[in-house]
This record gives sequence, structure tokens and C-alpha cells, in this order.
Amino acid sequence: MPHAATPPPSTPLYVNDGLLSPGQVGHLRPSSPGDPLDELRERYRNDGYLLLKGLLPRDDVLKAREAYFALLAPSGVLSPGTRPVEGIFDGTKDKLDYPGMSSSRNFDTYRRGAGSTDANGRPRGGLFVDLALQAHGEPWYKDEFCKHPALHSFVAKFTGWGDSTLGLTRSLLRNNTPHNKAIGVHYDQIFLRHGEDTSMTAWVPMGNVALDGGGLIYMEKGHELGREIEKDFYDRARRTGLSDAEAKDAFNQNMMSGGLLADGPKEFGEAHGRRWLVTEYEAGDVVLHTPYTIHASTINKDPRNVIRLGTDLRFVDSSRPYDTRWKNVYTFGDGV
Ligand SMILES: O=C(O)CCC(=O)C(=O)O
Ligand SMILES: [Fe+2]
Repeated sequence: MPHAATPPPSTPLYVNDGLLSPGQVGHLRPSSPGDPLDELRERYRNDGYLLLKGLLPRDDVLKAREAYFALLAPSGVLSPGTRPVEGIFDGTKDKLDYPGMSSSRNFDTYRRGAGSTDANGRPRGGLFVDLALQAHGEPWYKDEFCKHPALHSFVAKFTGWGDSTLGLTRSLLRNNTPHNKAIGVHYDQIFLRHGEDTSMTAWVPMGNVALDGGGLIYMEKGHELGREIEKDFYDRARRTGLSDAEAKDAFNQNMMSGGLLADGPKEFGEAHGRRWLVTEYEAGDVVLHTPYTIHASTINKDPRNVIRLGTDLRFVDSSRPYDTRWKNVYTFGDGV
């Protein structure tokens, strides 16, 4: 598909540090799960990601979306008269009472009450945050959606890991409510660093996401830059006399708190002279990305107030050392 020749989208795209300029934006290249495997692998190697259109049956994704918002409805997050599957935010509410879970650290902060408080001094988020956490342990999510055979079998075949393919249980359901902060610039190996750098992330939007609806964005050739940054951190740590293991633990000292390379994609993209690749997503799409692929998210500016829901499912070759801290269902303050 002629992604390079397509003009940049004209929809304004907001990130944590402002509006991306048209020259900073390109399109993600879509692939079909039915394309020859060798071609798909080649693309993944070259681009650092693979956007698979319609890998999951749309109905299964919408069923999970429906279950999620039915669970969260008692918090008052949904616009009255709309159906849970639509996931429409009630625009009369204060967005700060419905903090999107853009990263686990953000969420932990809200949970501990260290985030903002309301007029009565109570931590914001209350029931909404509790229910959003509860969702991670619900059977429709952890036993069905996360273990969807269409995704598992594709990853097993694509990677060649076969029966050793293991989906890590820990995952984060990210509910980006309109206008709230988005996840900053990062690559995933930072969070999986107690294992080899061979894992694969499947980012799964749970519902349609409009171009400005807060979807994931990928830095062009970001996997190459991510690898360079990692090497640079490592070399620097070794030069200061740290052992291999100590060097690994020292990585976080080189990052912002929470393991991010930067809070703002705009400035980071400018500093590295690279574009951010965007797309609109449809329920059923999945993006596979490497542990060094640099990505972030736009701020959800959906004009209909559609809440962006997505999850990141991680896969490893269980015959190799992997980060076993990811074997348990996500809980607040699990320290990962
Ligand atoms: O959904 C998000 O906002 C972040 C997801 C992510 O970073 C990932 O899938 O690795
Ligand atoms: Fe990520």
C-alpha cells in the first residue's frame, strides 16, 4: 500500500506536548493477516511493527468492550441513553473524576490518593478506578479475550515459537477518557527487562478508534532508534563500572520516572527528526511490535466522546528466559 505517497492526515492530532505538525505525521502501513508469512515477517523486521487488519473477529472484540463498559457503568462514566458497547463518555462530568489509565504508574498515583482531590479533599476516581482495576480479573477478559485463539495461533505461527508460545498474564486495560493525558514516549523492553529482548507486544484496540480518538502512534523506524538508545544506556552504565546486572537495573535512572523516554511525542519527534505514524483503528485490528519499537499515544479528542479502550498483550518464547514478574494479573503497586 502506498503509505509513503499518501499526504499526511488533516485531522489535528494532539499529544501531551501540543499539536503534531503535518510534517511530523505519516501513516501506518496496514497488512492483511492472510498475506504470505515471509512478507509479513519482512515487514515486521523492517518497520518494527505489523498492523494486522481484522485479525480478531469483530464481534468478539465488541463483546469484550460491552462487558467492560457494563462493568464500569455504575461509576457514571457513560453518557445517559447510550449503550455500554459504544463507550461514550458523559461530557457533563469532570474528566478529572474519570482518570484514564494511560500507564500503571499514573493509575497507582490516583489510587493512593496522591493524585488530585475533589472539593472535599477526597481522591478523585473512586469507583471508576476500582471497577477499571477489577476488569483485569474478570473471566471474560483474562480467560477469554486475552487468550483469544486467533491471536495466540497467529503469534505462534508468525514467530515460529509454536507450542512454546506463552501469553503473559499481566496486561493493562487502558481506558483513555477524552482530553485526559496520554501515555508518553517509550519502548516496552524497559518494562520487561528481567527477560530477553525477544518478546512481542500485541496492542489491541477494543473498539473502533478514530484518527483523533487516542490510538497508539509509532515512531518511523522507531525500533532502530530504540535499540540505539538501549545500547547507549548500557554502554554508559558499563563505563561507570557497573556489572551486567547492575547496568540493567541502572536503566531506569536514565529515564523519566515511569520508564518513559519523554512525556511529549512532539518534541521527541522533532529532536530525532522522525515522523509519528498514525492510523484509525477498527475493532478486530491488532498491532504487533518489537520490544524496542518506540511508541506513544495521542490524546483522545474524539468529537463524539468515545472512550478509547485498548490492551497490550505480551507474548514470549517460554523456552527462553523471560520476565516472570509478568505472570500475574495486574494489581495496583505491583512494582513492575
Ligand atoms: O494503550 C496505550 O496507551 C499504551 C499501550 C502500549 O504502550 C503498548 O501496547 O505497549
Ligand atoms: Fe508500550
